[in-house]
Amino acid sequence: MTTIHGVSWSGNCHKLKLLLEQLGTPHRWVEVDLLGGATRSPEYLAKNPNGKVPMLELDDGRVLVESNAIVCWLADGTPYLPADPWQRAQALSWMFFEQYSHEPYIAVARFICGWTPPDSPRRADLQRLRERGHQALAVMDRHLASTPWFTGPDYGVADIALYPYTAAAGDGGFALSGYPALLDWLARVRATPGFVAMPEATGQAREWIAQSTRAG
Ligand SMILES: N[C@@H](CCC(=O)N[C@@H](CS)C(=O)NCC(=O)O)C(=O)O
Repeated sequence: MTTIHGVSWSGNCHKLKLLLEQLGTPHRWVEVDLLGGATRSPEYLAKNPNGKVPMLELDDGRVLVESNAIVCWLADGTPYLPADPWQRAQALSWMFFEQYSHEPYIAVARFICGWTPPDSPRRADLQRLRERGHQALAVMDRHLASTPWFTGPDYGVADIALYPYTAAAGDGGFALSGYPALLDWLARVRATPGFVAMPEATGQAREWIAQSTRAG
């Protein structure tokens, strides 16, 4: 059986949860104690030297990391990964956009707001992160004004990759009210069969802030 090592309140991990639930693929979810340092243990680093979640592990011992690569692997042969080479390249294009132009700003702003103490020096970076994040959201909104899904007529891997951190952008201080097409797309994703929302992180976030404050 496919095993996912993940953190349920991580958008990168939620991409996999959403896809697996929508595909109805049996899987084992191992909740990783990220805040407790589990990704830095010798056992974890032996499997993923980059020390991050998510990580997919197969029964034969093969391991795959990087959320969007895992999404493509899990979706291979299903309608979620376009069979047409051009459509598939379009999906990959948006997935690379997510990793380079979207996640580093929107997810990092969310992390700083939710997981660092109020006086963290990292908060000085929030304005720059929000400017760059809004640039990404504007690009998405413009695209979605003329198409229901990122790769055209069908919902698929690009939508799944872009959904979690866009839906959670408010946690990082992003107002989405200026992006009507984006808001409609978020609602369409939530209405797809088998949709599951990313759990709230409030409890862990409080714990993490308390721990960081005590350690400092
Ligand atoms: N590009 C990676 C990013 C993974 C990533 O940054 N994961 C975070 C949680 S969302 C993590 O494991 N952070 C722990 C750390 O960096 O030590 C992916 O898409 O899988």
